Amino acid sequence: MSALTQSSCWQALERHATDFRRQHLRDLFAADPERAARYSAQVAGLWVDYSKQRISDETLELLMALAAQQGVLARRDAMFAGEKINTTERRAVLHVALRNRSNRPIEVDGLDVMPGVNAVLAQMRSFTDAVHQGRWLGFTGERITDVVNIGIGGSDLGPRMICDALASHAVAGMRAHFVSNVAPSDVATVLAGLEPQRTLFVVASKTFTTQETLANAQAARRWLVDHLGDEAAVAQHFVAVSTNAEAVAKFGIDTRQMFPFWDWVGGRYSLWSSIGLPIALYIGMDGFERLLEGAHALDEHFRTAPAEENLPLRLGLIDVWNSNFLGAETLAILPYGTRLHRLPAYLQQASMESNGKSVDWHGQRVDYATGPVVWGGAGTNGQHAFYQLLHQGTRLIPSEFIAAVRTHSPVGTQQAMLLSNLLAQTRALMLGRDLNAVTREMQAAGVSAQDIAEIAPHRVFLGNQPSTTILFPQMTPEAVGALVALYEHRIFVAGALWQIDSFDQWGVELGKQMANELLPSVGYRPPAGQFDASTESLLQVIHQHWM
Ligand code: G6Q
Repeated sequence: MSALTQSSCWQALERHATDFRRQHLRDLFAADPERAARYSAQVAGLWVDYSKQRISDETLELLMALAAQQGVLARRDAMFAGEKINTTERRAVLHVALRNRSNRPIEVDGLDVMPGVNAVLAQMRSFTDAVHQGRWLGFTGERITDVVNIGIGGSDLGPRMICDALASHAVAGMRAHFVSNVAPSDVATVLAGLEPQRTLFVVASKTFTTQETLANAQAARRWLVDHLGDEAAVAQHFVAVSTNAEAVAKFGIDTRQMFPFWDWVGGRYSLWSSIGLPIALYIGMDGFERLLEGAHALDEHFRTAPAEENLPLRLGLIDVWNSNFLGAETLAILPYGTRLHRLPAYLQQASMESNGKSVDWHGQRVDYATGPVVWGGAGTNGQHAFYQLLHQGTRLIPSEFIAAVRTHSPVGTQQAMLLSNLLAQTRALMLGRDLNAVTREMQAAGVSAQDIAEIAPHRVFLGNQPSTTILFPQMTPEAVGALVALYEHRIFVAGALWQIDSFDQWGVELGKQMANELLPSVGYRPPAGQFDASTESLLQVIHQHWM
């Protein structure tokens, strides 16, 4: 057994969970009229109600003791101080510096990173202003109206999610597009809807070695040159975002048109860096800085609020409680409203790539569950699809309901309907409906005794499914910034408690390596007996149908 699972704090939580699992949320609410008030908080413009989580004061006290034992807050301080807490890559973890609007010095290896951060923000402002004011024009003298981000993973999901979320804040006439997948239809579909003379490509890759991004960027470049008839057009239509100037130059983009960032920005934490350039081009640099302000407000709370009031700490500990002591294996992200429909995919990467680890800081295999499977989809759509399993399946599934109260697109009474559905779901998941209630309802509707006996059990909802609700007044850059930062820090808290490196991603390497080994065999030459039998036979099928 590991030191963590052997510790008295862990064992106390296990004993507590054994008793507590029998408690129903319904009874916890009935016993304590103050429960919602005590287990809600307002931070950086977000209203967070975690009272429908299966917790009590004792649960929180025991979790806090565990966090103290594991040195979670010391780890937080180390992150904000620029220490190299990404130990397997020997790197600092400083996405918080990118949105450090106070400009407080933050040092890495004795050097303040803030002058560099501010210089890149200034470079982004000068470029986005030039595009918006028509001082940066396309090769034929036309204004840029369409921005295409070519990137994948951390160089795609953040800007893509934020551009959708903040579409109501778009600069008039600007459109944002995203190409990520190496599947040829991705780039082909996006290009088909564009006019080359008005299109700006942002090639976004931290390493500038990612196969998919380079292949898509080459395709876009060919398309542009074919249509505009001149190689020289590339200079007006391509910029790069990267940490690798040499590779950017080799690709053929002038490094004066490159927006740099640093190795202490993890891909999945990079939307706050120049990787956010498509966001700034889409909503303007003022909007982008408002996004940073929102995240900074949350950072300051996480950095300075006392432990008992610290919301990311509390929510991160509840995530640990659900995973390790109540046995939840997944976390459902359920934004209400279409604007946030990409949040589940974004948080899926943020959480699963960060905390999907099974070896601790000391290189020991862990004997406790780490990051949950994160999934979800926008409400109300999901209610008509997968919610069935949340309501009546056999698994414990904590869920997160997220919504802006006011809409930028008032249409009829739809926003009230949206919010009433959100509230109804959190209530239904919590309360459930027992056999007596179902029977009474069926009797009142005049259903026969035999039908009641046969059907009523299928209409029972056990309830007691935990959820957290996050509301904010409107989908503003500040609110979205704070929301994302809240999740980042929760993920950090859980990772620190589990003592895993939340900032490396060795798990994605093996597949990349194997894809490179397989590439020559796909279509071009028949399998040569060098792979396993299944792969060989699949290669044969591909060969039969190639071309
Ligand atoms: C994120 C991951 C991964 C990365 C992509 C793209 O934390 O490391 O999603 O962002 O593989 O990498 P490049 O930006 O280097 O192309």
